Amino acid sequence: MINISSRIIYNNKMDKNKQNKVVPNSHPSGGVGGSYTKSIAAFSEAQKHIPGGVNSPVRSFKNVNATPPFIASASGSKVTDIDGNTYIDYVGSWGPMLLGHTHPDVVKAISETAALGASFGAPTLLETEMALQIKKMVPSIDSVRMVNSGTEATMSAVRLARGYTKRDLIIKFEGCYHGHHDSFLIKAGSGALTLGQPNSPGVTKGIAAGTLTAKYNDIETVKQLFEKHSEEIAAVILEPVTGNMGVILPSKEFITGIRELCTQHGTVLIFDEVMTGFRLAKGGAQEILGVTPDLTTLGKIIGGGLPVGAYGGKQEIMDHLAPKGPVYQAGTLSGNPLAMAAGLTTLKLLDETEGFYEQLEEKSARLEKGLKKALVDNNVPGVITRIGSMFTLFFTKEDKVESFDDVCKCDTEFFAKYFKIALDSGIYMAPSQFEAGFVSIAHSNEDIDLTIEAANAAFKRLKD
Ligand code: KE4
Repeated sequence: MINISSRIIYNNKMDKNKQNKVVPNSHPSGGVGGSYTKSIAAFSEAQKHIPGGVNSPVRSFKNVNATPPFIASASGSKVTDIDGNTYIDYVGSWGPMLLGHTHPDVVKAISETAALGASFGAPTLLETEMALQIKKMVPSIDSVRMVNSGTEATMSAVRLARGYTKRDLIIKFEGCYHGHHDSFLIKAGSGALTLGQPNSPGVTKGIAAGTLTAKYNDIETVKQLFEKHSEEIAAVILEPVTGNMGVILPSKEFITGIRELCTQHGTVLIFDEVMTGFRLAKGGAQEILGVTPDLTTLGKIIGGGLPVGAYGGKQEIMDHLAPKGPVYQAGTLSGNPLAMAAGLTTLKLLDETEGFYEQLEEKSARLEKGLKKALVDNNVPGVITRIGSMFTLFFTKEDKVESFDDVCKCDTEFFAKYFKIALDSGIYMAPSQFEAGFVSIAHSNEDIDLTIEAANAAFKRLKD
């Protein structure tokens, strides 16, 4: 058994001209032949000045006991670190880079807009154009407000739902992550789950009392909460397809049952599509599932790599927002021209590129097929859950992963070992079993075949 306790500096000599290419090799490290000396030094320095050395906890690689590569640049499906190692990127900045990195149209839009001014704190035509584009792609949105992150979007949507219904309670689901707002750090997923703090210190008892939690894909747990609290529940918020406890698909009974309960009790149904929006389809998960929420929150892709979030939905609810209505929400940089230019260019490309989602599906299905075969050929227990270009490889003996309880049975130690070997083979994935992987339109068949080859090599080594 290979003991990979922490990131070892691989000094294996590799053919220089392959140094920056992703080439899984037979060397014990399976490495790209690069080294990590600069990242290790950079991480040590960063930790002196930034908590944990990172500006978002999931980036720390703490749970996989490795040093995170410091990224110097990116292009298309690849990222390159400061040691010169190049990786095939399945993180995609945690979702935004659906077009791949440095898409020329997006880079041009950002640079041209920057020359005219980055931000004015005043209305611009770009914001109206962005609102129209969002409404065209997500028909359930009558009116939309731009903000600067997914957290701002979900936080504001919940405040709006509470103000609109004059009720206090919300329901969220164990393992779902909606950003780091106090009301959501209750049994939260993503980094909170990965780092073992699903209920964060610092969230007051009063705030926590306002958040009820149910089990994903278990409609009975939702019904029980409505029976107990019926007309006190302002909103139900969920990831319509989860990514933050790994990818889990909702059962039809679950997702339609929630819609019915919200309608019956006058509760606002919020689909948190920060991750799924514009990725699973032009209209996101709601288009695929055929279920219409009252409010939708958006982020990631909508900014094309710049900080953008948005929330929108039924006119009668949105009209409660200041300055039209009494519910207050604001933001200095909300809708700034630079972010709008990057996001609008991205959305237009998604909307106008013929066969975009069909191509993405072909690439993602190719990867799923290859990884599934690698699991079987190497007798590695695992389940791959995929929808469109979002996927998770769960290392588990279970034959399915459909709930948070199923996710909790995963072998996170095996994941950590696989993760590091794959990384050293030039495959850059989310450093957590409780995250989604993302395929971009820039991933080539060669990228995907190399990824499958690296997975095979990693499984062989781990099973020896
Ligand atoms: P941000 O505030 O990080 O932009 O968005 C919060 C958020 C809200 N809703 C969903 C469904 C999300 O996935 C997220 C953020 N996702 C995580 C990764 N799973 C962001 C990565 C990070 O925390 O650094």
